[in-house]
Amino acid sequence: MKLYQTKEIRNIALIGGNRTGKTTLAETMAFHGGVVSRRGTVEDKNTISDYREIELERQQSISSTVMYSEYSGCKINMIDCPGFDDFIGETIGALRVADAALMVINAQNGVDVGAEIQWRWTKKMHTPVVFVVNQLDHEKANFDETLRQLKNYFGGSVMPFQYPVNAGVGFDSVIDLLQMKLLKFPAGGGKVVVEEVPAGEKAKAEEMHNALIEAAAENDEKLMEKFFEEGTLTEAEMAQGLKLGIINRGTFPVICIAAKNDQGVTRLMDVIKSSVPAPDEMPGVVTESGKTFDCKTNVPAIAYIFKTVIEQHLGELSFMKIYGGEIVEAMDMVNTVSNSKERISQLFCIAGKNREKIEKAVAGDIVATIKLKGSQTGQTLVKSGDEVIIPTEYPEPKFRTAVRAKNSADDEKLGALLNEFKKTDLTFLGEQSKELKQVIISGQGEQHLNLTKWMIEKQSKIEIEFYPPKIPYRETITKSSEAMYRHKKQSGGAGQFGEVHMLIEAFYEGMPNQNKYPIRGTDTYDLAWGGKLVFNNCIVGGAIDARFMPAILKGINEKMEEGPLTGSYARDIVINIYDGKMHPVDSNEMAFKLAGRNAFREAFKNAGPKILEPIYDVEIFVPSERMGDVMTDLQGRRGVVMGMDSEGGFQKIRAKVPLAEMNKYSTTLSSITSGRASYGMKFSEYQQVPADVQSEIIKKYEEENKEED
Ligand SMILES: Nc1nc2c(ncn2[C@@H]2O[C@H](COP(=O)(O)OP(=O)(O)OP(=O)(O)O)[C@@H](O)[C@H]2O)c(=O)[nH]1
Ligand SMILES: [Mg+2]
Repeated sequence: MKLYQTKEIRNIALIGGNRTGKTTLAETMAFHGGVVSRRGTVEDKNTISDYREIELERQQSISSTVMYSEYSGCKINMIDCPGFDDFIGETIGALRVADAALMVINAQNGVDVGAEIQWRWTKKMHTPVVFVVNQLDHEKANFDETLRQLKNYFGGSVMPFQYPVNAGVGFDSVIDLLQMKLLKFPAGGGKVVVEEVPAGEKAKAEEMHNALIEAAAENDEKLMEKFFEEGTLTEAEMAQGLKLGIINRGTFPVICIAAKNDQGVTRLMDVIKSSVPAPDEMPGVVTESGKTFDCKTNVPAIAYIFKTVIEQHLGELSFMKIYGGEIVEAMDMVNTVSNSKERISQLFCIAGKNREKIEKAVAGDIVATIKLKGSQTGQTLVKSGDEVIIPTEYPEPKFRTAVRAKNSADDEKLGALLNEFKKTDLTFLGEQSKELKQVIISGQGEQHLNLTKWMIEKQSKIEIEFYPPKIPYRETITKSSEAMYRHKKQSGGAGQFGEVHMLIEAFYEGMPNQNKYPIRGTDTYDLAWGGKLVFNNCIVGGAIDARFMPAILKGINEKMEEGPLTGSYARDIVINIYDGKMHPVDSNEMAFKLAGRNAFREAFKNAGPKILEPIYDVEIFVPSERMGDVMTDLQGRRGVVMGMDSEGGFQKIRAKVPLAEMNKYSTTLSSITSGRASYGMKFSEYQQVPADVQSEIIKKYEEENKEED
């Protein structure tokens, strides 16, 4: 492969909803770049993008695939992303390094929820978007309706660069509004036939062409002057002007294709070459120290790892975008996050399952390397210096389950596998919860976790199973209460004696001190599991020696770690030790620890103990017509709706919902909205559970513990 310079590189992410045709389009573009000699299809299971076993089985993309196509002097790097929302992490990783997104829309369905969700990510990441309306050959294709929806959802800056004249079965022609020609695309590929715009389309085409010229001129003063002088612009000038609009998200082109029949794809690639920004036309990358690196070759190399996969026979493959300088085979670099020294032993350009070895690549390019020792997705490699590129922000996991090996002897191995998996998928979490005594994994949805299970089983040959995850409840009190406990043991050997009297109160921020017992000393602790413990020493007249106070606190802490109601962590409690007794010989730390612990347990029981549960802020995007069903379902989950906004044809519902009620939410939401909704969730706070729920939780806990005894 020739060495492509920055200006000759285009980096695009192929995004869009489920089954819109991204993989088919990627295959067709790769074909035109000579990367494959025959176009594979998703049905025949022979595309270079969907090559993983699970993708073949499901005929669906599961992870993003990095590919390229050499076309007309350009190297177009493409990242084919999965459309399914559970794998959104792959799309976010791709958008991070792409200089533009091609959002593929299925002309049969118009704007789907995938497009809507992914649009929001492009907005957040300031990624230029080109809409590609695909499947125009389908009998149900409806371009006008699709365009109407695009404008409705994404605004007036959606501008057709083309429109089809015969969408549906037999589709082969579009009016190209940049060229002002009719383009005929023979089904199955082949040379594009260029004809004059037919008389019947002239007026409509003129009008749309002029709108494009004006949009192009608006972005560039020189073009504006020329436009005023001559009343028109050349195709190249238009493309240049429109590119500026594309870069600042002021123009969103619409291109028409039927990828499966190879219709319109080379014209799309022309537009990518002329109107999609080269890497150095986009704003530079920003580092944690606030520096911006413009995409230049004459600086020390700096690269960002955006994807890591384990490939059979190859090991760990790291994909990176070079943000500055150049990378040469056998070069030494440093990972500024892990401080690992890395040798770039080999460099590759990857096209799905195919790869080509290269010796060098320059700023702006996307390449892969193998055998990095201590580097992961999200980290920065540099030739020199210590700059760290700000890592991509991924969405919080929203689907959790407990997992264990079917054979408990494999549990340790499972832990190690999960740790490995976390490195390649940053939307996945998995860890042993000390509190719940379960291994909890969480991800973007049920399918995401099922896939994880499938991969772990495949890779390791150990069988694993999911089971219901416990909820990390908390315990607290709602009123004050006093208790005393005497620990006394005098049979045989050395005796033990300690007596503790305490007053406990429910803690809240800014509360006044109790005034029944004068406080002589206060310690406030922030508990590791959230909330506070305030420990007041109110002992007068030396009833308990100061040296026993730490032992009393220790006893209380032990009980707080395993709360009296359900064994959950206790929080937000003030303890006042106001009296006690010692024995001249038998008092020791152990005795006071036990006395403290038991006095606390007694006091807690009479202090209106309550169970707290984790509440999550949940944000749901749902098409307006399905909102009623979603609201009804939320009520059944003890959800409290906090607000609603409308965005395009979607409603955004904000609600607070207990974690205990979110079990399998992604599956339910998908079934009540036919897959048209999406949601995100984030921990918000702990709140008391209703009385009926509390008694149920306690009952269940007691039953479980009986079984264990
Ligand atoms: N009629 C018609 N069908 C198409 C076209 N492009 C793709 N398809 C079909 O649409 C289905 C989905 O195609 P894919 O290329 O897998 O779509 P995708 O967007 O990559 O799907 P995911 O990655 O799973 O979201 C397949 O059955 C394709 O054959 C097209 O231009 N016309
Ligand atoms: Mg696909």
